[in-house]
Parts: sequence; structure tokens; C-alpha cells
Amino acid sequence: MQSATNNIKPHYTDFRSVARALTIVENDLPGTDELLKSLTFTKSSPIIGITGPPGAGKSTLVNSLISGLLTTGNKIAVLAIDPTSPFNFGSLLGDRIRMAPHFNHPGVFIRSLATRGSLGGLSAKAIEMTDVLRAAEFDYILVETVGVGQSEIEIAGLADITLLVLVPESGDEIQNIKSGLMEIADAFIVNKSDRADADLFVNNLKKIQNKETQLPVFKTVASKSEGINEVINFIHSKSEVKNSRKELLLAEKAYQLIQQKRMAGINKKKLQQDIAKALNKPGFNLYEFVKDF
Ligand SMILES: Nc1nc2c(ncn2[C@@H]2O[C@H](COP(=O)(O)OP(=O)(O)OP(=O)(O)O)[C@@H](O)[C@H]2O)c(=O)[nH]1
Ligand SMILES: [Mg+2]
Repeated sequence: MQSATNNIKPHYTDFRSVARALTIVENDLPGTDELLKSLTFTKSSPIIGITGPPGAGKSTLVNSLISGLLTTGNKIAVLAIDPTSPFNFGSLLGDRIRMAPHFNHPGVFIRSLATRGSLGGLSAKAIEMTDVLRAAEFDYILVETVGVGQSEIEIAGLADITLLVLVPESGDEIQNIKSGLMEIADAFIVNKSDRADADLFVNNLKKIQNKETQLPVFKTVASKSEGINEVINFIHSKSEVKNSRKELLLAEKAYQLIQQKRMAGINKKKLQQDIAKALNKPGFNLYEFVKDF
């Protein structure tokens, strides 16, 4: 019997084909494996991760980046992971109205992924879905995710270029960033730099970095599209050089996918039931119980 997914070859020229392929993969519908294995990648579409604390202005920044990238006729896909609300590009009505042209723009495909993996990390789903978008030959794939704890690191494993969006008042977090994301972010975006102390914050950000490994710091006012060109130039320059972390990123993705595969069908409720059964027999041993998993 022919599989339902045989004919789905996602391509940006047909957004419905992209949406359908994403739905199959997102919901693990029959044919997901075949579909993923049949993907071909003929274009190097950079995946740009945009992460940072809630409300830092990530969606607003994505909005301005889209405007900037569209001027040169690019096809852009946006994957918003765990958005506060679906397609919530700015919570204010004004933002929505400004964003509205992009929703119908033939060069922009927007999708949100509301679920994280069962393991709690940035799911294998996000990896698979960005691969669908890459196969669909978009020029740029923007992935927005709220940075809470580990997820910043995880987005870095997914993206070719990781932009960490901060706001001047998140001063307390600088130390956390230092211990985690410093090695993995490709640039800092100090958004909302229309606020007081933006320069002080930028200076602190530079000060806490190693001289040799200083990352670029960009000041933006995303809501006014200020400072966006510099970020776009940075994206262009980064996209042109070979990603030296390619193997590392692929290893990170492979790890996530293998983890998902190995853990498939294992859940704590079922474990509890099985243990309840096993406890009925004498001599229960936990190590004996888990040895065949
Ligand atoms: N003053 C100022 N406000 C901004 C700027 N950029 C965004 N905002 C506002 O900040 C608020 C949050 O912006 P969002 O783009 O939704 O932030 P976000 O990081 O995507 O938020 P979550 O997805 O909920 O984590 C909105 O009211 C924006 O209009 C800026 O540069 N300056
Ligand atoms: Mg957002």
C-alpha cells in the first residue's frame, strides 16, 4: 500500500506542502520516518536561533529581521517554540498589526511548536521540523525560543547562528550567561536600548568576556527597527563562513534523536504499573528490573 506521505516533498513554493510535512512530523503520524529519511538538502539554509528571557523582545526582533531580510527577496521560515500564545508576535495589538503583512507575505512561512519533548528538553521535534524547513529550501530559518535554563544551550545545538537577546535591566543574569551560553552564543543583542543604562549594560557585557573570545554585542531597539541592519550584516557574514561547529551540532542533534528513540514508549506511569506487578513476586530487585531497557 502506498504511504500517505510518499508524495509530500516540502518546498517553499508550496506552503501547504511544508505545513503538511510539519504536521506529520510534529504529531509523529505514520510515515514520519520515511518522510524524514527522504529529505534532501541542496541548499545551505542557515538556522538562526533567537533566544533570551521572556519579554526581551525576541518576536519583535524576529519581525524586524524578517522585514530586513525580505528586502533582498529571501524566503523565510519562522519556527516559534513554546510561544506564550500561538503566533504571538508581540503581545500588543499594535505589534500584531505591524506584523500582519508578514502573515500573508508569500515569502514568509510562520509556524509555532507548542510542545516540548517528553524529555523536557528542546525536543527532537524541533530538530526534525527545522530539517523539514531546510529541505524546503527556505533561505533563512529563524527559530525563536524563550531562554529558560537549559533551553538556551539546546537552541545553540539546533541553530547555526545563535543570537542571545538581553535587555539592559537583566543585569543579574550576566553571571549565569557567563557560565552557560557564553561559549555557545554567536552574538549578544542588547535590545530595548532605548532604556536608560543600555550603555552601562553593554560595557558590562564586554567586560565579563574574555578578551580573546569577545562576542559581538549589538544594540537594538527592535520596536523601532533600530540597529537591525548591523544584525543582518552579521547574519550574512556568519552564513558565508563554514560552520566550524558543524560536527558538534550534528552530534548534539544525533544525541537528542537517539535519546528520543531509546526512550520511546517509556513513561513513568507505565513503569509504576510494571513495578507494582513485579513487586507481587518475591525478591524484587530494581537493577534486575531495569536491566533490559
Ligand atoms: N522600549 C522597547 N520596547 C520593546 C523593544 N522591543 C520590543 N519591545 C516591547 O517589549 C514587549 C515584549 O516584546 P516581545 O517581542 O513579545 O518579546 P518576546 O521576547 O518575544 O516575549 P516572549 O516570547 O513572551 O518571551 C512588547 O511590548 C514589545 O513592543 C524595544 O527595543 N524597546
Ligand atoms: Mg515571543
